[in-house]
Amino acid sequence: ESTWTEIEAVDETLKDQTVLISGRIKKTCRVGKQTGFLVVEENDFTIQCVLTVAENQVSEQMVKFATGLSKESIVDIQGIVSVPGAPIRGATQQVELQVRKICAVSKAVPMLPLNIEDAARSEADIENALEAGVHLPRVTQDTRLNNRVLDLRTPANQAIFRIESEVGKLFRQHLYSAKFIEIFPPRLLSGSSEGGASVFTLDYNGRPACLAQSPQLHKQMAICANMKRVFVTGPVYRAEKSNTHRHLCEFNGLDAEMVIKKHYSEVMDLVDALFVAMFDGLNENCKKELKAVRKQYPFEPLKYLRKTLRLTFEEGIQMLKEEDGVEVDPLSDLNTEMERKLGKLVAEKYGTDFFILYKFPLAVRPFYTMPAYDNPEYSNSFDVFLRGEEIISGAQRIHDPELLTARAQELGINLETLEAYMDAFRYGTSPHGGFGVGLERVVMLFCGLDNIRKTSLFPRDPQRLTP
Ligand code: ATP
Ligand code: AMO
Repeated sequence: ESTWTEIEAVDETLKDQTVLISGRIKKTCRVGKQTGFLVVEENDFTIQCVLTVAENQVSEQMVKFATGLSKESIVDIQGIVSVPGAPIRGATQQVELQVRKICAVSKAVPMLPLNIEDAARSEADIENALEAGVHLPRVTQDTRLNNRVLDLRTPANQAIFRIESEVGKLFRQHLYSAKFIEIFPPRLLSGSSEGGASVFTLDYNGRPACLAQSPQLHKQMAICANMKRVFVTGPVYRAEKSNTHRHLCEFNGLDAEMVIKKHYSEVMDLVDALFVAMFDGLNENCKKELKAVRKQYPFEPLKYLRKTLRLTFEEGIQMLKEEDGVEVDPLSDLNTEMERKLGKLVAEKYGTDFFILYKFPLAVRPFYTMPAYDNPEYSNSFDVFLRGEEIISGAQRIHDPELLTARAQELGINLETLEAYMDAFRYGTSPHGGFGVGLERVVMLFCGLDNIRKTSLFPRDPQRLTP
């Protein structure tokens, strides 16, 4: 009798033994009436299974049935492990299974809406083939996203979502070790948390409500509730109006909030240690995955320093002016193009793709941001950039209820829905600050990918609400 064996574990040590495997058909091939081959995959491993009427005690009917099974079907196979004389091409395992029994557990339709081999091909492969006169199909982003379950089966996509999982794990691990607790605040709110128009509204039992644009209000209220150091992970919603390569309508926020003792640089210190540890962890724990992503989407490894570079906003715009001739209004925000340029200048000058820009103009930050003590036109805030794009926003928060109310009024924010939040600061609160990270952006930029839809499992953008 045989027991179930992982394909990964089927090797020469099992020669002549009977094993049972379960996997997905990647390829079938029939040679005459008496011989057939199946390549069966399980995770990253593939094995060739052979059906030979003469030697294997299988019937011609069985050869026909097995090789007629559609690609991507799930099969259980019982067979005997054999070691062929010549190397096997097109399978990871250098042993074969001489098939005795085969059971089609779940058949895939014969005409798949997306061919996984096509979806897994790199741009370079397509171009090389074209030079050799072979026209290989390019799978469009819409076809991929419309058939996401199949698209996700490519090696690069399998790797991307393992990397994403690792980012979440490393984020949690680091914050637990820094004595943070995870909290689970509501996502249904009575009003906007960030101000601005990008909010999804809905009917909450007859009352107007909206989906949280961030856990900002409740993570601060947890600090008011004496929780000292909290973090939040999970979906946040932005009613983005335009299509860009880096905005989703629903993304995953990794947020933290903490009491600060002297200065909001303590928050930046945490971001620094967290991300250096995260990049180290990804490079160490995801070698195989990074290689798989790079194979389809080549990218340069991320350059980062042991101690993260910090520049003030003023230093940043000075650099843009002096080294690139770009004039930036010192009290306005950087646009996407300026951010990219600054990222490029910093990489050239300091040899890092990762840096913190701090002390932004107050006018471009949300109402809850603490003004700078020495110059109220600026603020105790920062953004963090990865390969020239923003992945994090953070700041010290206003903990004085009068100043907070005044700032909200100045920015025309509806105070009615913020009453409980405002009240929280009337019962005594320590100075505090925090930050929010866009998970999908971190993975996109760490892997040098060109579109955030590649790092969102089932993306929600201005047009897309399915699958
Ligand atoms: P958010 O602040 O909404 O989290 P973000 O930080 O990337 O996203 P913003 O801070 O709103 O973006 O703006 C930074 C820059 O990004 C803007 O100056 C603008 O150039 C660009 N940007 C933001 N939203 C859009 C958009 N919907 N379409 C095009 N460009 C945008
Ligand atoms: P902010 O609005 O800058 O800050 O958001 C924090 C981070 O979230 C990511 N992000 C997005 N990712 C994908 N699609 C979007 N539409 C999108 N919008 C933002 C970015 C951004 O840096 N409450 C503050 C954070 C704080 O101060 O703690 C906030 O929400 O990576």
